Amino acid sequence: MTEPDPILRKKCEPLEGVNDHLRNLMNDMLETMYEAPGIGLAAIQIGVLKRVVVIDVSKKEGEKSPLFLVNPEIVYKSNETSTYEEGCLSLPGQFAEIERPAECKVEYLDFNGKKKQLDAKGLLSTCIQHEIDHLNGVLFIDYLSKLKKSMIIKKLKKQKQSVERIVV
Ligand code: GNR
Ligand code: NI
Repeated sequence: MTEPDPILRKKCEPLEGVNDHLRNLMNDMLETMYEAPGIGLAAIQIGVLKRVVVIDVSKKEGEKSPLFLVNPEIVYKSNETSTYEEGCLSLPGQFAEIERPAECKVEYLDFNGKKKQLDAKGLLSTCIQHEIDHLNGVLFIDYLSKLKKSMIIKKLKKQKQSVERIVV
């Protein structure tokens, strides 16, 4: 799903636990993310309104290190902030510098349904916060000025129109 799409603004539902069905979904999401390519993907981006996220911020050349986060919750955010140029698979071709807490601690269920805590900094911390925003219907453009945000939405609407015209 790409912005503007009302689905992306919905709040996702927590899961009761991790079963094989959910593990299948998480494996599909990981494949979709690697193919995109992206460093994170929330289920809502493929139209599934559940609190599930996959992330892999490892370098292209190195070993893969996928992370599966079910019902992720940020339990700590640092006062110190950092800024990254963010992109989003739901905002194709759009990038902006976004300031967020530099470090965070996230609590979640892992691939096996085990409760875990993870301390994150750098790009991983930014990515976790970006993905948890998706679960709450929030996109990175929501942090920009009204003018910048509306310019991006206008561009995305135009992109969609031109794609649809070719199809018709
Ligand atoms: O692939 C992605 N790159 C990225 C870069 C900086 C900050 C966040 C991200 S996440 C994004 C994939 C995506 O849209 N996940 O929801
Ligand atoms: Ni995104």
